[in-house]
Amino acid sequence: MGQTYIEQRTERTEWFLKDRFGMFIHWGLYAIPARGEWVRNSERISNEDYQVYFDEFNPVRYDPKAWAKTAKAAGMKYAVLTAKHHDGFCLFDSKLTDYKSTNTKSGRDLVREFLDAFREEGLKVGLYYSLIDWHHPDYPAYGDEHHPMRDNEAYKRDPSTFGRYLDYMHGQIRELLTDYGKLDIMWFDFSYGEMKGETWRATELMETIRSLQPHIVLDNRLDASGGNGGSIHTSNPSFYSGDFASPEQIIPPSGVTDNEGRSIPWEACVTLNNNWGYGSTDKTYKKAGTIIRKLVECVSKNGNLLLNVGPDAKGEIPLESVRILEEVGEWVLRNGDSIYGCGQSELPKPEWGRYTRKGNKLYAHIFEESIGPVNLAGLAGRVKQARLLSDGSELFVSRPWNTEMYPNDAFFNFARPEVLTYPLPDERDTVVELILED
Ligand code: H79
Repeated sequence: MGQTYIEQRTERTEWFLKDRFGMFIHWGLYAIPARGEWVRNSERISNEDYQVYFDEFNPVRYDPKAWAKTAKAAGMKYAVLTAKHHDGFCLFDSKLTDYKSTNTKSGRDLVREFLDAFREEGLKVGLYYSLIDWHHPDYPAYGDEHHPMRDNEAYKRDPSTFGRYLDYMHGQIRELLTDYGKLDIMWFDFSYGEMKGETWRATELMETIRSLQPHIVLDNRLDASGGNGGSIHTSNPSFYSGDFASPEQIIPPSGVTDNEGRSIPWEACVTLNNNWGYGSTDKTYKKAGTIIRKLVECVSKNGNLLLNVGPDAKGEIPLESVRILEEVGEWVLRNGDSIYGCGQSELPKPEWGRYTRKGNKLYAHIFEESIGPVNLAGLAGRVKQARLLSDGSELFVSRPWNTEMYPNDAFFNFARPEVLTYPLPDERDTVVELILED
C-alpha cells in the first residue's frame, strides 16, 4: 500500500523540523525606496513610476557568501530568498520575462549566486515565490484587493487573460525547479479571497513540483493566506495543502494542530524590525535576548522560526541585523543542543521559562530568577543529572529544608548551598540539561 499524504509529509519534513531555525531574506527593487516590500501597494505606485528603481538597481556590495556566513554563525540551518515578490521583479534569469536582475545594471543572477553560496556553507536552501504579481499585464488589477492600481479604472482587465498569467507563473516555477539544482524548500505567498487553490491551477502545479523535486518542502499558502488557515488544518489535507503551516508575525499560542488535535509541522516567519523589505528608518529591532526566547518558544511548541533580514539597495544586510544575529549565534553555539532535533515536552509550561525536549533529555530554559532553589514541578525522583548546557558544569539537585511541602517536585540550584539565591548565568536564557530516568 502507498503512503498516505500525512506519512509522506512526515518524511519530507523530518530534516526541516530538526533544523528549527532559518533565515528569510526579502530583497528586491523595493530596497531602494526603502519603505518595505508593500510600498507599491501602500503608495499606489504604477509600473511606470516603479521603473526608476529597475533602471537604477545595482547592488555592488551583494556578497552572498557573507550572507551565508552570517546565517551560519547565527546557528541558522536553512535560508529562503525572495526569487520574486509581489512587485513581480525576478532575482533570477527567467526566460519568460525581461523584468529580471540580469537586465539591470547589476547583470547578475542573484538567485543562482545565493544558492551557490549558501550550499557552500552547508545550509539548506529555499526560494520564496509570490503567487501575486503586480507587474504582469494579465494579473487582476482594478478591483483586486491588494493591487497598487486597485482603484484605477484604466487598469480594468479582461479576466479571460488570467490564464496567460498562470502559464507564466507555472513556467517560472518550472524554471526554478529545473535550472537551479536541488531546492529544499519552496515558499509560496499567498492566497486570498477567490485567489486560492484551483484558481492557481494548484493540482496541476503540484504535479509539476512533485515530479521535478519530490522531496521539496512546501508551505501551505497555495490555499492559505498570511493569516493562514487552509486545508492543511483539516484531517484530510488536499494535494496542494503543503507540508507546513506558516503563521506570520505571530507565534501560535498553543502550537499548530489539525482539527483532530494532531501536531502539524509549522514555521513562524518573523521580522527583526517591523519590515520584511529594507526599511531605512525602521529601527524597531528586537533584542537578541528576545529572539533567543522566541526561538525557544517555537521549539517548545514543535515549531520552527524563520527569521527575516532585509538587505539594502547595495546588497548588505543591515548592520543592526548582523549584530543581533551575531549575539544570537554566540548563544546558539553553546546551547544549540536544546534547539536542534528538539520539540515539545509533555510537561506544562513552567513558571520560570520553557521546556524543550529530545528523548530523555529535558532542557529547562530559565528566563526568570528564582528565590532559593529552582522548582521542577512534578519531577520528584525523575532527575538523574543536571548540567549547565553552555559549559557542561555540574548543578545541584537536592531538597533543602524549605522544600518539604512539595513532595512531587524536584529542585536544583546553580551553586551551593542550594538553599540560597544566585543570579542566572545567562539572563537571556540559561539552559539546564536534565537527564531524566527512563
Ligand atoms: O513577504 C512578506 C509579506 O510581504 C507577505 N508575507 C510575508 C512573508 C505578506 N503578504 N501579505 N501580508 C504579508 C499580510 C498583508 C497585510 C495587509 Fe497590508 C494588510 C495588506 C494590506 C493591509 C501590510 C499592511 C501591507 C499593507 C498594509
